[in-house]
Amino acid sequence: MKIADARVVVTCPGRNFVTLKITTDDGLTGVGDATLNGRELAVASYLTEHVVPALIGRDAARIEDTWQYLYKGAYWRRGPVTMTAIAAVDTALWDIKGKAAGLPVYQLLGGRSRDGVTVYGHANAETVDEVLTEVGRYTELGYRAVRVQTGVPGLDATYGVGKDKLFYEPADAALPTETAWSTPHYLSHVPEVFRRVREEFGPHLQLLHDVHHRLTPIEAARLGASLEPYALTWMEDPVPAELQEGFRLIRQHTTTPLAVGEVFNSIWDCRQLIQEQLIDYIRTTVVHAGGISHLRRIFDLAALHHVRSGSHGATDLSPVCMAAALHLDISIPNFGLQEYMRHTPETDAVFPHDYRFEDGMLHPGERPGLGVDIDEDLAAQYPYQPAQLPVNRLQDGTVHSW
Ligand code: GCO
Ligand code: MG
Repeated sequence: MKIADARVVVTCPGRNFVTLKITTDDGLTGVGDATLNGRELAVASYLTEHVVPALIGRDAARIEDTWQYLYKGAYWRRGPVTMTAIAAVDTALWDIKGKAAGLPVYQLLGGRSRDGVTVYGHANAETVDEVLTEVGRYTELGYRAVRVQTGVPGLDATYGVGKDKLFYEPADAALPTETAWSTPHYLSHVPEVFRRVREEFGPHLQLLHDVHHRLTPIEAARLGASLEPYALTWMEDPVPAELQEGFRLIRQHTTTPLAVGEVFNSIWDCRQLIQEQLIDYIRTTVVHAGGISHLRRIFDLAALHHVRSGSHGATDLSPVCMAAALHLDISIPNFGLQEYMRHTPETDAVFPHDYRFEDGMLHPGERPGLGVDIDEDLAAQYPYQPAQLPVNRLQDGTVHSW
């Protein structure tokens, strides 16, 4: 079973996606997501120019060997572009292996550890009153876990609050739009949001919040402590995590559980966070962390240290990544939660998939492989459109994390 063809498809059914499609000499195909929001063409070029020529003629069954070949063989290790490209190859080869075996990929990973994959949705709105309505909308749809983000009084625009409620997309312009930020305004507002949500929805709905890397450790410690009465499932990305030991300080001051990892690309980015038990959930996902093979290593390390998975599932991760994530989520022992931002109908049509939402859970389906594909004819009708994520500045003009 040799790789006969591999090609990269870039499409924009409302937002940009990069997909690798591999075909074997016996006619099997596999797909892998290669989308890196705002930097899509860097990965497309990495794959087309440097990876695809080396794939032709390789044994499609040798997933681990191909992973090592691309990782060690590049000499330049890690980083989002490299690891996203490797992830795409790895995911496509798992898809092919499943089809060759006639089994859904989760069966190759050890079979089911649970009935379904519990997901959280995104309730977002400018005001607290409006966000209560949004949370209610998600509970009516059957969600058991909801992430809550609101605007901050005094600030014009805030991460996590979109114009379109179900389909939030922040990469909205060819060059970054700029937004203003104030930590004092934010810190005094968020506890009141969660007080109101708990009051309205009671103690059992799982609640989450994404800080999106905008605080320092001591500020995050204060926020975590002030949210303790509202028993969040997690506080996400409280600080930029290049400095892994920065989490020690947050940990010393609050019992609010911590989640981090959507921008991590390898086990080396979270090794200390996991081994020192500085976090509760690791949020790396298939497309940005080297594919199913590498992500499974991260989750195995996490399992040894009481850390559960909480994979990133924003709309900039394509349905191909979501399908792959679900096969892993359903099989690992230490699954926590899966993020699920619904894709638009246009995106769902370009990526027909077998997974389905029911009673607050996603189910990967029983089709051999990953159960997802790309409709290349339809994809061709949506050409690439440059779009980048916003840049955040403090009110005095200093560039800040967005
Ligand atoms: C999340 C993330 C996203 C990111 C986006 C960037 O938790 O879902 O923070 O909203 O901002 O994936 O491309
Ligand atoms: Mg996030």
